[in-house]
Amino acid sequence: MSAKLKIAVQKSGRLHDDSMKLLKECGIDVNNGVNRLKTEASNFPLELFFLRDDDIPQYVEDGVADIGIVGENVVFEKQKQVKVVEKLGFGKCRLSVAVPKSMEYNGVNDLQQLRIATSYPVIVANYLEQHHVKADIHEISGSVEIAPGIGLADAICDLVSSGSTLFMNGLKEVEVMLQSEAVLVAGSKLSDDQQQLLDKLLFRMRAVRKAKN
Ligand code: PRT
Ligand code: ZN
Repeated sequence: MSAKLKIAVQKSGRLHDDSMKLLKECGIDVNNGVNRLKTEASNFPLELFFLRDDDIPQYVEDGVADIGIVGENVVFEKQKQVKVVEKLGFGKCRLSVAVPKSMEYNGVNDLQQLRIATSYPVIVANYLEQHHVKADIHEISGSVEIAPGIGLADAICDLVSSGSTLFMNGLKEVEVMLQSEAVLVAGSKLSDDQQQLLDKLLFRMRAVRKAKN
């Protein structure tokens, strides 16, 4: 069998180290060339592509990569044809709405007509629609939490883990839109041989996690 699986992993950032650690714990040896775009495992037919997390769903949908490790939040936002095959238990966070500490907040209806800054316009729009809230979504790509302080927005929707970034910016968390963690995603174009390789990898991933519990 000469089939090979191509996996997309975050190049650098919060998910990179844990993604590489997981592969290692699965017994996969990767000669870790730093700053390389791709590399290969020496003892498993696996090729690794290092990409920005935002691009991973698209690459997997297109079949440039067969599988990928990415935050569920990115999977929901990008709306690509990929399926979540396993939750991986790291990179846990939530996507939450936060408002200035001093603002009185009694429920989602208090968001009516506000300007909400976020890097997750699709998820936020869906959530507001479900709750019959009409607000103004301002898409910004980074440093979302400073937007209220500089008068750019009345509220934000951003990822939260410890909550200290919100606190330091004088904001309070008022709604949780989504809980997220790193997931393994797969495209729809895997051959039977590739599916077998994926099953093998999944089996090892589950064994690793079971051993930790
Ligand atoms: O360069 P690239 O585009 O690949 O990376 P990135 O900068 O877009 O993403 P990165 O590395 O910051 O995050 C990758 C993934 O990690 C996210 O998509 C989430 O799935 C997951 N994750 C888990 C987080 C956090 N926790 C997190 N706390 N991503 C971001 N944050 C940020 C958040 O945006 C805020 O600025 O951390 C700050 C809040 O943290 P606390 O602890 O102060 O609440
Ligand atoms: Zn990103």
